[in-house]
Amino acid sequence: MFRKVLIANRGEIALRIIRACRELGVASIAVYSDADARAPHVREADEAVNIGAPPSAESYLRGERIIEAARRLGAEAIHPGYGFLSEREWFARAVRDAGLVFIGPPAEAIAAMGSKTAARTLAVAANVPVVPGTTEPLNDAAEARAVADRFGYPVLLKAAAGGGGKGMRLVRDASEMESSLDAARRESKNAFGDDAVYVEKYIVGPRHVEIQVLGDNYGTMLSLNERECSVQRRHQKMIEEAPSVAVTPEIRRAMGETAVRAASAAGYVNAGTCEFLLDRDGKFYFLEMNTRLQVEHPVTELVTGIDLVQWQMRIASGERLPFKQEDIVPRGWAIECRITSEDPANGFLPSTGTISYVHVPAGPGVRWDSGIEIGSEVGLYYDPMLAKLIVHAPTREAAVERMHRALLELTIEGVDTSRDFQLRVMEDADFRSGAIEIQWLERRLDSLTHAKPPAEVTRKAAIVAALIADRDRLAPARPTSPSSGAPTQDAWTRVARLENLR
Ligand code: MV4
Repeated sequence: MFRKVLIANRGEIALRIIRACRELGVASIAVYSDADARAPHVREADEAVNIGAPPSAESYLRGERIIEAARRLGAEAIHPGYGFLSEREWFARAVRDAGLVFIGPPAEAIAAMGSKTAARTLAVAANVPVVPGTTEPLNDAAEARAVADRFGYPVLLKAAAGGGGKGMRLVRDASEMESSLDAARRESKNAFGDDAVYVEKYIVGPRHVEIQVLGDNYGTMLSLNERECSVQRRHQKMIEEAPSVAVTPEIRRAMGETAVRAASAAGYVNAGTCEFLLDRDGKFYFLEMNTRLQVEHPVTELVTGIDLVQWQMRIASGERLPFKQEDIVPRGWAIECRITSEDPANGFLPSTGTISYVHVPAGPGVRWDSGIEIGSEVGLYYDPMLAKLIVHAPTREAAVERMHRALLELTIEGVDTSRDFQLRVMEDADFRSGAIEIQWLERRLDSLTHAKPPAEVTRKAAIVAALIADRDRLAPARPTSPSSGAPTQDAWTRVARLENLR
């Protein structure tokens, strides 16, 4: 195992990696921008080094500067976390060329999966099902129309260099093709500096299901099963779970074997994720591979009992995976809520400020992976995700109740957060039944994000809460909430529920 690792990231994922280092007896080095000088990851790491000004381009994206710091401070390896430099082929290569270990896949595997058309070609060669469409970029609208005629409308135009929905255009009929192709090219050129676009048949009403894979340097590649990530808004996931209600044991085996084939074909090593669309008939299609640790990795950790970050480090340091596919026995159900500093009542507008108070949920089956504390400044330089609340329980029903309970315990003051919105999702009949697909959240957004009550209503409710609290001190009562059957938390919560405010 390494003696010292540099963590090229910030926030909750930097802390997550520091924890893994500590449990493995590895010294950690944090890097930080001027905006993060007093951030928790800086304090918790064994050493810390300033790498520049607040904008990411002047700090967390300065690969050469980060590698130089790692060498100077005697790190043997660099963990990139997610985002920032994690999927930059050049960075993985530069780390290796500097005589250090990149804790992630080989640069060649990042490159092989980086281009979506190249990934589709590779998948087809490995007998991995992809959505019907082209594997080569389109030349012009006439060619696009000919392909669309073959597969039938609607079709999706996608950026070859893309991922995460950028440069994507839905085309309903041939008359829209020319303008949509122009638009997709322009968007792709702007976002990725590459205007190559290809076409796929549009799959209606699918789920987003992904498979976590883990491979070592000795030919072992395992599927750690699926995560269900359909609850997302504008390609930002908000709630993830494992397993998926839509995945039968047969689908799980087939999808897992498919993901292992795709990853192996790319020469993949370390932790990675294959994204699939799962349609209503149980057919699945490979979309792309994410060549990094993902935000939602904890739900897989909780159901498999495998510490993914520790295994990333063990694999990178040359250890063999000691388990076989039969040893992967998922237990129970895990759900994650990404707690973001956004105002759901206001179109998820990013919210900034100083965190003035945090009460962290705890108790059975609750995990809190956070990058914030009281006094943290939340600005606009970085991602709005403040923390992840993750729960584990024996069944999906119990996990939903547990998440509901944990969200009730959570208080963050100083910025608006996604918490109330996620509380409403936990109470929603569709979510509870599991009948969700990728469009569900955006269709239901209005009913899940009604506006904040007027200040006068909140003021009156606060007075009532104080009166109830006084009464309860004299004669304690434990009412139950009809929606969940769970005891409610405090006088304020009960009044907020009555008033439908929260
Ligand atoms: C699709 C699709 C339907 N049909 N491809 C969005 C981001 C990128 N990873 C692929 N995406 C999609 N590709 C075909 N042929 C629908 C989506 C899609 C989506 C996928 C996963 C999660 C959320 C999504 C939201 C909208 C559209």
